Amino acid sequence: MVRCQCVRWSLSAEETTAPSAATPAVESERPRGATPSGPRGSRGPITLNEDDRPAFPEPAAGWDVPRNGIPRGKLEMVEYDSKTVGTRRRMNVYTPPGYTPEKKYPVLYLLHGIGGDETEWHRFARPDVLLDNLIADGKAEPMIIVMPNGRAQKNDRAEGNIMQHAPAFAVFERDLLDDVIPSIESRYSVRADRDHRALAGLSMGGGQSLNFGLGHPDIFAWVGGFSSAPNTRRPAELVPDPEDARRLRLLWLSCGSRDGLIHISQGLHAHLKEKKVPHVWHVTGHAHDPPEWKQALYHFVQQVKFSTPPAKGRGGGGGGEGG
Ligand code: FER
Repeated sequence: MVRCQCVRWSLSAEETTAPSAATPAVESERPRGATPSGPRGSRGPITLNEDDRPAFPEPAAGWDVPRNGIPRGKLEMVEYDSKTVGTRRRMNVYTPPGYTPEKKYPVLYLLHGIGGDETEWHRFARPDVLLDNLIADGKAEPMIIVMPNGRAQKNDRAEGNIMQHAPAFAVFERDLLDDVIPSIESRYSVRADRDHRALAGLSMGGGQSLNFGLGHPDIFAWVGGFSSAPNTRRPAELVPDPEDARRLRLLWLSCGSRDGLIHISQGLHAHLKEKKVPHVWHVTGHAHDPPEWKQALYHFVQQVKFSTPPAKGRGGGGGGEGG
């Protein structure tokens, strides 16, 4: 949790807008190696726009508390051989209540942040608890959630200068496509097509999800960037052809209004609006912090309607809502 406090602290708006002795915002106080790579990487002052508002209300009481008397899913840490990295790697996998090989399940690939690993989502949000509750209430479809390690390098621990590992988060594109997904699809009973594959993540994982998801509309139909980091490609690069982006059945962008990185999400939102690409735009009062990511996941999984057939004539989907 050392990293979490460190990165979160350095990215929150309070420090960005009101530096003081207690809240230093100078270079030397950043997480080691967190030097911004120009304006996109920096925690500039936050400017909020008229439509930077929540798309969803606060979750109802009890949403994140393990409930008695409902069926529970299972979490397991599994290993796979990565040709990309040349090592055996770990991922945390949630299977929904009553998982059986007699049925086929959709899959959400859920990616962590710069200082995280395959355990981060569990520590930040308890996705198993959120999903068990939502599934019991009929508000989310039973799905498998795969939480891999997005730092695709031999030593994939979040140690030392965490920013130095940023290139390994780009290498993860091949690990995900060539190693993680095939391994999941051979080990579990999965609906192996784009309509039943979602990709979302927080911060670095948000950038990865947007980069890989928008880059592979044939592989993922549901894509979410939560508080996306400066590894997110620039909007014009990310969306070279708006028609491709419109093929997504859900394109989700969310961020906290006190997050010094909100300009990354705002820039993409503005571009998508201009190009008329449907998407969800959900801005809360949070900062760059786990409460933001937990509620983003909670709402995101309710918007992923895997079992609803794609609308006709839209190349596999009608896009998200809002925007
Ligand atoms: C940066 C600031 C933050 C950056 C990455 C992050 C690659 C990631 C933060 C996180 O994952 O929480 O300049 O550059």
